[in-house]
Amino acid sequence: MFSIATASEKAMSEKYIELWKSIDMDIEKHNILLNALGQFYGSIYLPQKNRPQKMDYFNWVVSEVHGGRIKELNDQRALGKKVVGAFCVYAPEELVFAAGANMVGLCGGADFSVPDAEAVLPRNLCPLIKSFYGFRLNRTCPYFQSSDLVVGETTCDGKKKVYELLSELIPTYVIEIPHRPDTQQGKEFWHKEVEAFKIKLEEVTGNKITAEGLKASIELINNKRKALKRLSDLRAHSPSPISGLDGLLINQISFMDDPKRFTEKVNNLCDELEQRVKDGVGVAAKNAPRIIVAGCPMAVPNWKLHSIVQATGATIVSEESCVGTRYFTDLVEPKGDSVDELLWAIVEKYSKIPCACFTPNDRRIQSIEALAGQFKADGIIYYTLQNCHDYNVEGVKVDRAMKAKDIPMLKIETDYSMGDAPQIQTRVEAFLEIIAGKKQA
Ligand code: BJ8
Repeated sequence: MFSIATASEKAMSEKYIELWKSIDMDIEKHNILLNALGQFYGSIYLPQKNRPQKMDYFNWVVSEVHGGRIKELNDQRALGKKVVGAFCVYAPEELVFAAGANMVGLCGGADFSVPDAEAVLPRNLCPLIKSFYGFRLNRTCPYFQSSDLVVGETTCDGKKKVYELLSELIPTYVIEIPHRPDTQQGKEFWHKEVEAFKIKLEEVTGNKITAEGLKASIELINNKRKALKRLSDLRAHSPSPISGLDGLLINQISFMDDPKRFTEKVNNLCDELEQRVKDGVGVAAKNAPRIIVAGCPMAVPNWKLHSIVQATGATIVSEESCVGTRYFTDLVEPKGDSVDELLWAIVEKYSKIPCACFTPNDRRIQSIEALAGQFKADGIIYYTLQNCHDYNVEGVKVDRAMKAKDIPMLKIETDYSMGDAPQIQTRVEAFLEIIAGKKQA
């Protein structure tokens, strides 16, 4: 999405202009986006000190995320491989790959497209929803432009209703997600929905999903989740061998890169981080406050909170988020040899992802408590996007649970604009003082 320097942005524009035209992008607007994001990435990521050497690959991915990766997807499309775009970790990517298609996360983390969305949608809507709808309207997300099908899901009301409008612009299929997944009827319902999605994928791709193919794609995605979990576990060391910004970036890139290549590169990075742990090398001072961010997902290029926290000298050691632990904590257990048994295995795994759209959602509270212990967290920053009722209200219960465990918690509700950054910084600094006082006591 972003080149490292302005000169390379220009070269990138020239290199890929024909590709972008072929997928009907708004070239002029997209150039403005690339310039802005290139500068944003350059100012936030590149000045970081003591980054692991293996982060070079992820820098490269970022520089090619609107170029080389889009070319790769479209070269494969030319050979008949479809692209399915998604917004939520409930979209069963194992099925998409088993159908011989690629799956990618769609743009929805930038303020850039919000004004276009607000010309149509109400303003008092979650920024993530406005952002993705705006990106489709203004044709500046090459992942949207390369998608043959978008898969949505009935999680929150805002998304659910906007998918109706999105379907006017691009073929959109919505999976209904039961909000009480631990009940037998919830599980049976989910199974039927997954089965219906399988049929839809077979129709769109022209490929039959077989048990063998599904087992192979379960292994492919399990390996990706395992690599991310390995990285997460390394971040639990003190001092943490990698910055919160870099940890977040890798979690974000996991939705865009080719899964096999990505897994290999994350494991290579983990080898380097293991050595750092052995050598006691970290990215922040040994006594730096250790923070877990819990809440709404942070899609690329949402680096606002992490950059503010990191600038204070604190370390973000984990993201309790769908761009984080909720994505990779559990694996699909490939039990059984029939497609149906494997569909059940998918339902089992997905119903353990504790999104705030579930009710009740005690599993999430327990998971935050467990993470606080594993990561030796000094505090939790509870992160909610504006107008996200699910995460906002659930914050009440999380706050009670953290109080009961004597873990300080700061609640931040924000959008994608940088207007409130100074105010957030002041609040984070005050929070860190509370943590420092508690450590001294
Ligand atoms: S499984 S968290 S990825 S839905 S922030 S759009 S909930 S108003 S993104 Fe999510 Fe799937 Fe759940 Fe995860 Fe709505 Fe809230 Fe906006 Fe949200």
